[in-house]
Amino acid sequence: MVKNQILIVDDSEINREMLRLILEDEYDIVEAGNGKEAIEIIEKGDHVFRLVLLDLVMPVMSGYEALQEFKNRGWHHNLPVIIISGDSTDEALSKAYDLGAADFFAKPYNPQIVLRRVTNVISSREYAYRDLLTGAYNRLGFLQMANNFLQKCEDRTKFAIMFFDLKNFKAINSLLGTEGGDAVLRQTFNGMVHAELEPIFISRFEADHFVCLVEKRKIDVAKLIQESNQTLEWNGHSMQFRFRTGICHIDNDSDVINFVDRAKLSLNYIDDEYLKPYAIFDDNMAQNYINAAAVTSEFETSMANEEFKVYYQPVMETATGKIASAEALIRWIHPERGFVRPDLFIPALEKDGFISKLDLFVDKKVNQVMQLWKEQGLVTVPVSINLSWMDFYDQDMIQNILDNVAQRITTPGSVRYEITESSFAALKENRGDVLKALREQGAWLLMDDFGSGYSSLGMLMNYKFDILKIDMSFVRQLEKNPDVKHIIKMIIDMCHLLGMKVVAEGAETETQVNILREDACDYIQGYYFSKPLPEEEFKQFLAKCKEEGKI
Ligand code: G
Ligand code: G
Ligand code: MN
Repeated sequence: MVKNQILIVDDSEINREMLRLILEDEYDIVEAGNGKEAIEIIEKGDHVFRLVLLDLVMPVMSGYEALQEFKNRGWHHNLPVIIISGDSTDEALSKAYDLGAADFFAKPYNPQIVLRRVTNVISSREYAYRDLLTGAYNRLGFLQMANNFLQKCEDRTKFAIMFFDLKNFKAINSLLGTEGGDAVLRQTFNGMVHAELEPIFISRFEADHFVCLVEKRKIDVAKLIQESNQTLEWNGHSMQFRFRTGICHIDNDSDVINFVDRAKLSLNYIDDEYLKPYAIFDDNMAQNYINAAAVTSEFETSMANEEFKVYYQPVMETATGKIASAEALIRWIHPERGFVRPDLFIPALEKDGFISKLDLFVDKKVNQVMQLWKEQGLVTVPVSINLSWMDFYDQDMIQNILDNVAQRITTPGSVRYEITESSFAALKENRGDVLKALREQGAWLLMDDFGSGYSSLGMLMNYKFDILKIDMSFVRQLEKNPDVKHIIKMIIDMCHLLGMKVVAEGAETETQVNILREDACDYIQGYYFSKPLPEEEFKQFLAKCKEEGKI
């Protein structure tokens, strides 16, 4: 059991000693001789105090001044103070209460009463650190406790963070109602409390995610596999639910939140959640790992240092083998981490709203380059730009695109934007106007990653597109699963009926290309023809196409 921490602030050593004797069985005690020392200790952050016992009359900084400082720093919200002064006039006390004190102990101290009132004050504030539904720590409480615990450990590397993700929790909620969902969450917490794993701290970190700090030697993967399947008996219903678990071993650097992030990230590396419902964060994942905060804090510098590069992947016409267009794909070439994959930083940028800056950069860059090549008498093709759904909520971004579109368009479709199926789903009705305005000026819209989301066909009723891009996952399955050929064929026929052209993404083999040709797929984009190329290589690719008459 880890003890809660209390700070005793009094210039009288005897007084401090007296209170320490009363409290130290139940609490972890730290002492300060005056207000200034107290503030220094709290500010240092080595402790998570649940309560301060504060004398009023002290040298250097009095209790009143200290209370005022606590308030100035906003600590009074989460850090209760009990006055322990000998100066117990009504006036002194009322001044202290005005400054936010929670309670007052008169001398001589009655040990029983002191202990009871300390416990009461602490537990009355505990809600700030607890999840009310389960009684587990909440995110704030867990991070504070775990950070504090590890700071004091001699060997942090004996510990690990486990991140538990409840599967099909949405289904549980909709089948059993919120109360049933709540029951699952409570049962999960109780299960963890009594598990042989003996977590040091358990938290419901967010929604249906539980995070524990555990000792590495207590992790038993055979048990983990067995216990990842659970049954809830509730109100006469019996319901199955499952967990996936990400594990991150703690090393000597960084903050607990980074270990939690890594444990969570390792969930993405679980291949078969039935056979092996857990993953342990490893060096391989570490190479890919950049926490979201790092991405956004580095973003502006990286932009300024031109670490972001636009690559171009050719799109070929199936019937003729000629180049038809290209897609602009962003690449981050980081001075320390090297090549960073977009799926690692784009979601972080979307969260923080930076994605529009990046997309605008790509949009401008591509146009600049194509303009230059034209002026130099080189051949070019239309290049499509990927937009994020976030872009449609950034007025600057939209205005910029709308303002420039008209002057850039030479022939219909010479300017193109790709929007993923799931982005369309996130767009509100009124944002559809932007798309309409773009099309009316002659820009083409491409529906990206078609078939990878949940909303495929409905999208086609609500918006007009010029080209549909069949998600790579279909082409991947083409040679393995005969049904996929029919699905692709059907999508292509449907698109043609609706007046759309079709691009198949991710073709890598000749067989795939031949099948797609048989199915009358208009265009193909994939490694079979070319990987995404840096600017200079793309220029050469175009030159070669021209030489061979493939443009
Ligand atoms: O190579 P690839 O790993 O580039 O792309 C991964 C994902 O990142 C794809 O879904 C692609 O659409 C997206 N992406 C690539 N470049 C950009 C870009 O400039 N802007 C946005 N919003 N997404 C991009
Ligand atoms: O925006 P979108 O999700 O469509 O981005 C296309 C993605 O597909 C990019 O990440 C690009 O690098 C990738 N890609 C394109 N062709 C191939 C291919 O043939 N094989 C594989 N594995 N990836 C491809
Ligand atoms: Mn795309």
